[in-house]
Amino acid sequence: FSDEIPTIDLSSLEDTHHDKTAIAKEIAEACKRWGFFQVINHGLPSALRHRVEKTAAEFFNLTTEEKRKVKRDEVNPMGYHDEEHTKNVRDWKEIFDFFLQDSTIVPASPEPEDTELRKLTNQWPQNPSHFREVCQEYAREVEKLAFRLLELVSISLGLPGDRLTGFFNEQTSFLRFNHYPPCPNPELALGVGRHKDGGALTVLAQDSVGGLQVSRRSDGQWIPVKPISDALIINMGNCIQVWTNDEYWSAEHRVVVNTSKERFSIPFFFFPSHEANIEPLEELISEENPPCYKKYNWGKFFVSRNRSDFKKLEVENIQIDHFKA
Ligand code: AKG
Repeated sequence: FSDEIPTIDLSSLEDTHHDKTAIAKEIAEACKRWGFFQVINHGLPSALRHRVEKTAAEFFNLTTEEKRKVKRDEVNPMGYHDEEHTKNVRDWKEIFDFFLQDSTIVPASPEPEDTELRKLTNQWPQNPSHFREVCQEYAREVEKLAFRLLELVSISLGLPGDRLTGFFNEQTSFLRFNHYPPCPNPELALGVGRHKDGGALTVLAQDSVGGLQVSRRSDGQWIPVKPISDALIINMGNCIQVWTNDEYWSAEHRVVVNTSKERFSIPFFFFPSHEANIEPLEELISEENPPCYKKYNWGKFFVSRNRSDFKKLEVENIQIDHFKA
């Protein structure tokens, strides 16, 4: 068993004539074994990353009263939140979320028979004054990288590079700033409890503190994801696991707390359009490899995850296992 998630160098993508198959092969290997890898020389400007990290820290440094002016509510899941729960257990962190598209269309309710849609808009704090501008600049760059990765994932499956692009016409992607304060009782809490990401893929910037752990596909052991300066962590979400009929893996991950240091991280959750229906891709199924999942609608999945998260119902969040064929 290998005990470290792979690091993939994307520098050869800069050369437009370069054949992408070598990188695609590394991605295929990483997605099957881990569902997680790190990328270096990924093209996202390091100065911009540092600017957004600094801006996020400035926001979290405001008073609670100030931060709660942009608090999320029952209708709008975007904004500030200091009572995040994963599977009904409170996480040791505070967050700020914003959609990539300043207004994003989602279903009004998770009920399958309700066809009403709702437009959600971001909530921007007044302070720091440059907050919105920096966030949106970073979002545009990270989106570019996400589309490049989506293309590589398609190629790695032997499909045309644009095979998955159509699912993202009106994407519901969002970014999250995570702030994990030091925690005096590390045995009692987790920064984030074990979970899988629901969307297509996640691009995560973590700082140098560490704490993210991934469940290894082969045996479920928790393996730390080592901080590498300027690298980004990429993980496959549930949609990719379903599209590939379980060939690629959406790994469980969690964040352990630190007793003395605060930690910051910034995931970008690359999510399909609300109208996208997710099921194993027809090119990847056959008589010998029948579909493991039934079709489900992304928008309904998205709002139902959000709702159960918000109301802390006595049920577990909706999972792809609920759509097992
Ligand atoms: C999440 O926000 O869902 C995460 O998994 C965060 C991971 C991290 O902070 O490293």
